[in-house]
Amino acid sequence: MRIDVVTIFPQYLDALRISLIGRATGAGLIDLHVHDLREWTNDRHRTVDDTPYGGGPGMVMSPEPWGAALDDVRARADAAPLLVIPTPSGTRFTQSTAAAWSGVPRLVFACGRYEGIDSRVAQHYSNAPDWQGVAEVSIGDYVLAGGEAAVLVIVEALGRLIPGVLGNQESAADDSFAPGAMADLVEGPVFTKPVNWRGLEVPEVLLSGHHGQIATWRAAEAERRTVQMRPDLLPDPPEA
Ligand code: J9N
Repeated sequence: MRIDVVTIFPQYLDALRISLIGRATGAGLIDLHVHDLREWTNDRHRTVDDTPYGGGPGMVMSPEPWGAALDDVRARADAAPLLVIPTPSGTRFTQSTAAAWSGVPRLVFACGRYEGIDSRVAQHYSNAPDWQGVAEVSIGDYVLAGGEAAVLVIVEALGRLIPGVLGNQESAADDSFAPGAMADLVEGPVFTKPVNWRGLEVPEVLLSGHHGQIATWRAAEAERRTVQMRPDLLPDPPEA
């Protein structure tokens, strides 16, 4: 998978060069390219924003540097990319989105700052030939200072679902939000040695070696924890 990220803070994305995603990049499973939007400006101050039409607070990112940057990034690609724009006003990015995007060969992320990117950029690329379309996505109901932290979240979530990125020790199969068996429940509690820590004991059943009883106990704990922590996931969720 090739991933391009366009941002005014390229160093913010350095986190993708360590840990799991960094290892996947080193192994050739992810081909990561980070670009500085200001390289597509022409003025002495490398301006990327301007005042909003209609008035109001803050600044809006100008369409010109974005158009120039995205056209260049596209021209270097061998296939039509999906353009992903993180924004608090987008559709929710979920584990299903991560699973779907883990199979997309070409992703381009546009990191907006300030009060967002001129809306015509998303409009233009959603109808542009040589692009797969545009996805404006929110990672949750809170406001970030820019799209960079959202891109870290999205790339980590989808990257670990690319075959070969996780080792056998870290298999993604029964995660809290994995599609399949446990899609509707969060995970229950986990324990390791020592059996007594500060007076707190590991539940007896986990030491018993009875795999059937262990599976039953874990299912009950997952149910209990879902009711307590995430009632919104239940078939008949209480009103938010
Ligand atoms: N979910 C989400 C995305 C964002 C931003 S702010 C600027 C770009 C993206 N905030 N919250």
